[in-house]
Amino acid sequence: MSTVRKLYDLAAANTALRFSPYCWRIKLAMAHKNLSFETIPWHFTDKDEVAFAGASKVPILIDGETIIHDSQSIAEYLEVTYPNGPTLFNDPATRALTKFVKNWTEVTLHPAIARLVLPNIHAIIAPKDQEYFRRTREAFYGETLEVMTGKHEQYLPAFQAALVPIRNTLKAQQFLAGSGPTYADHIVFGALQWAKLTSTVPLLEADDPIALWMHALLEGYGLAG
Ligand SMILES: N[C@@H](CCC(=O)N[C@@H](CS)C(=O)NCC(=O)O)C(=O)O
Repeated sequence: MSTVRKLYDLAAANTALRFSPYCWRIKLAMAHKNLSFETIPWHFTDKDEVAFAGASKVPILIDGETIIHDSQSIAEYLEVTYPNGPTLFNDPATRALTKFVKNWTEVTLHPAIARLVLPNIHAIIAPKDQEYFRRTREAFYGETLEVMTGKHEQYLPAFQAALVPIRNTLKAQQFLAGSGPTYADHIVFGALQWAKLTSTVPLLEADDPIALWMHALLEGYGLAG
């Protein structure tokens, strides 16, 4: 009997809208490994629902008896547990470089996106989450969501600048790791899918190599995005 794997996945008020960059990493990683799974929609303040996992954030994966949280831990778990599926990290050098991709994405790309999309995320999440979301994000970024909205045009260039190395790479090769996708692609994709799903304005032209790469990833994995 096959196990039904379950993934806790961040949801907006409209629970069909799943925008978490970290959850997208894992949805792609699971598809890469050809693993079937169901998602459980979760809201920011549903902390009690995930206490069983010793976690307060998603993604959380339940795979049979195993409960695991944190996207990096989940990716490593998948690689070790399902060694016969396509590899997420390829060779040791690619695996080591993936750490840089993760750190760059979280330190440079995520904040550049966050400053553009946090006000709209506040508008689309469940009303019960709004006070918590505003309080935690305003504290982290040191300004109100209204100030961020007012500075949208000012914040766009930092985002556009962060895209240049990704675009230049994808002009020269099909995926960040070369001819086939790896977890490094999933990490960067997660960030840009978060941006795409929550921005009030289109952030990429349809024929941008980055948009084409995102489309190729989703299509290659048979995922709807
Ligand atoms: N280091 C964690 C970060 C996960 C994370 O920040 N998840 C967000 C959704 S994108 C979350 O659950 N936030 C809940 C909160 O802010 O309370 C990972 O890689 O899984």
